[in-house]
Amino acid sequence: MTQSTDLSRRGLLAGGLTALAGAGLGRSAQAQAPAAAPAKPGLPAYVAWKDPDQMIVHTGTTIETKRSAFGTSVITPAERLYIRNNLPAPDVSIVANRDAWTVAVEGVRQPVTLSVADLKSMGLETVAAVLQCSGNGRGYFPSKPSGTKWQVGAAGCVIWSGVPVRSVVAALGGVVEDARFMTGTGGETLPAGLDPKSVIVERSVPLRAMDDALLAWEMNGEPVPHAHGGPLRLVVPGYSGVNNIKYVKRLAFTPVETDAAIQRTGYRMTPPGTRGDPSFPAVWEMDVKSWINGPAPEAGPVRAGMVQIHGVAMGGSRNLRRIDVSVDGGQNWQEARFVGPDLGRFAWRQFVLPVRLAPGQYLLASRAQDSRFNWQVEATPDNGGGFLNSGWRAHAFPVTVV
Ligand SMILES: Nc1nc2c(c(=O)[nH]1)N[C@H]1C(S)=C(S)[C@@H](COP(=O)(O)O)O[C@H]1N2
Ligand SMILES: [Mo]
Repeated sequence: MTQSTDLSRRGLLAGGLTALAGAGLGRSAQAQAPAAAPAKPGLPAYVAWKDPDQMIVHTGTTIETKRSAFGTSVITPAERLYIRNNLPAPDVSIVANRDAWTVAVEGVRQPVTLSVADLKSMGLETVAAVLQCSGNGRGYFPSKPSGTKWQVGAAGCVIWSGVPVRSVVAALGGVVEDARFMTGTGGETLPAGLDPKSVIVERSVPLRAMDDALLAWEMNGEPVPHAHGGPLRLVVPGYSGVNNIKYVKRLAFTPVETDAAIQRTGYRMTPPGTRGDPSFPAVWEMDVKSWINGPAPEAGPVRAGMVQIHGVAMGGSRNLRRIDVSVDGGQNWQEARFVGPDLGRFAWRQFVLPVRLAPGQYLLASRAQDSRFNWQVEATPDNGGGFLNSGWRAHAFPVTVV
């Protein structure tokens, strides 16, 4: 082997292994990586059961659903649902005995630690809800805020089943008098040597969010996958991803917001380039938003003739009233039709517009309207964290019809 080949091989391997290690891949997966392939992270071991063809792996802890992978039947299968972890997930052994997982309930008149088995005796409700990362659409902000450049796929619509938080609270005598926030804490083991407040996943939402919240043990008809927060997840319908605490181990009704960094300085709506602090609004409720999934930009040129333009529309926490589609970048709009069952105000709905397209260039866009006549905005103001991008113009994309 000549020296130059040797060096280039070492360079390639070093780069490849770093990327793979970052993705959390084990030894066997590294060994299988083709030597000549560019360093592209694969699915890490803890989500190896997901469908690699439907996902965009940004890093081992940020994995996005492809635009073409949402399908047209409302619910996002677990195999295609995005992943976002702020910390390494707890050991998978926590789902060995799901009913034994416990959550400490504080800030109620009778504080107590309850097991999942206890919770299962206290009530049952099911909700279809959009789970959407606060940073979904960040990749479309002009200022290129730091963080994962999510496009549309840090979102999914899933069905959660569990006990209503309000039932648990009622059974424990109600919240304490000064409670104004509901605070959930994730069950990760915190890295040693760091200030716990700087890394812990602990989020506060306004107390009113309790009315719709669940402590959920089932997702899409199966026990909540470990990667999505099993054995128990705090689900806060209408609130962006970060507020939906996985492997929740503490639920507290508190007079003030947690001072964990993820709440105090993280996830705040700030001007571009500015650091967050509690004087800026917290990233909580989601807005009315829609985007087109098919024909997908990644699928290449579209055949001329009839085309079924389809996508998803969500109202945040309101029902949808209307959905429009444009094939000329928003100069002209046509009302599209909602498809399939309406799973309630927290779910998304699929829509379709059949159009006959002649060969040429088109710019596809959609805009949704909620039940209170609020239109999806044309552009969300750019912000420091790249949060809550729901602007229709940013989500438009060109297609070529041949
Ligand atoms: N315990 C815990 N909960 C968490 C997180 C986390 O890192 N730890 N990440 C949050 C963020 S930022 C998002 S977008 C969603 C992602 O949920 P998913 O991985 O099930 O798609 O979980 C939220 N809840
Ligand atoms: Mo997120």
